[in-house]
Amino acid sequence: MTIQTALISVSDKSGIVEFAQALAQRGVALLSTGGTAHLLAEAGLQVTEVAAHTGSPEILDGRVKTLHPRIHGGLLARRDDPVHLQTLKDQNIPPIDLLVVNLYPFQQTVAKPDCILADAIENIDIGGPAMLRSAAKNHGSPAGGVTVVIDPADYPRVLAEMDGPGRQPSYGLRLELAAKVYAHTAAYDGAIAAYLSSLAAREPAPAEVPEREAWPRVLTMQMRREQALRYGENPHQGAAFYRDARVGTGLLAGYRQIQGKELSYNNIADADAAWECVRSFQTGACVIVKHANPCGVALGADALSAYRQAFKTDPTSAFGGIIAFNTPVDEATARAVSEQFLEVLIAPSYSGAALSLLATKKNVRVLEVPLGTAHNPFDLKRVGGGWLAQDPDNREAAEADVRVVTRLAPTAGQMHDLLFAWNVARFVKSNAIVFCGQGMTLGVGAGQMSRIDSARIASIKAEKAGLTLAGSAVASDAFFPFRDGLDVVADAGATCVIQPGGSIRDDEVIAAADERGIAMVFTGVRHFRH
Ligand code: 93A
Repeated sequence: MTIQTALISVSDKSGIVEFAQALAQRGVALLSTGGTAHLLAEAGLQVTEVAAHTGSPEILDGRVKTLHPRIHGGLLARRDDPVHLQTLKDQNIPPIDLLVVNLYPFQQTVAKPDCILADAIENIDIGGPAMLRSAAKNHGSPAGGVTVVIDPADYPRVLAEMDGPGRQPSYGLRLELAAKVYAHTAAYDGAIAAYLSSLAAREPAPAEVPEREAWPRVLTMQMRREQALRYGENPHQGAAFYRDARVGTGLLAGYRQIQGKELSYNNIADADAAWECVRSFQTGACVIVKHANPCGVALGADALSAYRQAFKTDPTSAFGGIIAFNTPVDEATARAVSEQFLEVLIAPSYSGAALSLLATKKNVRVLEVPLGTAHNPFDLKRVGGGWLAQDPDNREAAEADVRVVTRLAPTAGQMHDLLFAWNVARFVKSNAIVFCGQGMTLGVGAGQMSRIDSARIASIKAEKAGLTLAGSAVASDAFFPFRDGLDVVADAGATCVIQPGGSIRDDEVIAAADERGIAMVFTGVRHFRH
């Protein structure tokens, strides 16, 4: 029986066009899967797509292309068995005489240093080995059988025997190629087993929460699912967190949990907000976060004094908060923070005595995170039917970047407080108004729909905390659209303001500042955060 039909499905496409051309010249009909068929058709060959042959389109991102009775029947029917041949006829299944397959490059994929689990999994070939095993099983007898080729180096041998006296590959060659198939698929499965076992050895056991089908493929393709979380923002929401292997620093890139209960979804979100804020300061700082907003930020000569100042801003909100330091935490600081109820403590390191003290507060989650300087390459936000992507807001302001717009210019001390306030405002949800003085926040107004309400709230909170705003510096994350916002901060006692500028009423606002004896600077940069 000469070769009449060949099925070609290859990942390694080297030499395949020439081989297919040689087959076509010898009258062989060609069947092929998507990518291979495309290549052959481009080379001008007559080729039938497997999807057309089976009447089933490739589905599930190509996971199911050739797993079909019309393929496996064509490969597995015994050529010397009349019942089998009759079945093929009855079912209208043409025999496939030659199978040319090589598999998804699993070994090459996992050998790449940046290979993530999802890539490895997608490179486990299922349909290819199934066809190879079918064809190899049916290599037949001297009377006839299927020829199966996995190695481009064997293409010339097959052609040579088709041109030889027998007009088809000999039993000897078919047997040799069949044996080669099983050695190959055994090694292939061995590589998969080795890879998965190496993961099992180094990764936590799979979480109980199943991966949500509807969750974006971008998460599973680009990122590794690190851990299922008990629930999301609320207990009825399933949740997980993913590690982005491309980012070297940031909370999830390198944190080590030293003690405390498992981190929750909200813990991680708030800890991230605190961590990004505290690591943006060039000198020692403490940030206290509640519901993703800083409710106390202060610089300090040491961690303890930074904490004491940060705590003063809003002791009520700090209850149950997240506290982050960008300097090592010593025993005295550990003692001070554990006097209040806190959810998470974050720092680049802890002294031994600090850790012993914290160990007595079992519920406090203590995280050690290397500071690092890298940022996420982009931010993502889910919207109905899609995603919003943007560069992260990393823009820091320096004195050289700001422009004095009022008659009065800020003093050196005021400028210091303005830049501090401006940096804090970057981490406060919009509309953000932040009063500061002496390297600490005095009042934070966050997340209001109107800027004037944020200004009022900030001053009310300062008053509640017993802090005076007389002589304070104020940052506004976006321009004041009218003079009323400026009047509120001036009434509260502010004497200098930092804001982007850019309103059509800037002149009105500058005139108001001049009238109220305020020194104001424009940054030309806005820091909305939603
Ligand atoms: O995704 S699969 O496991 N499922 C299949 O049904 C299947 N059929 C062929 N992989 C499958 N293949 C593989 O596709 C072959 O082993 C070959 O490596 C590759 C060729 O695909 P394409 O022709 O689209 O480039």
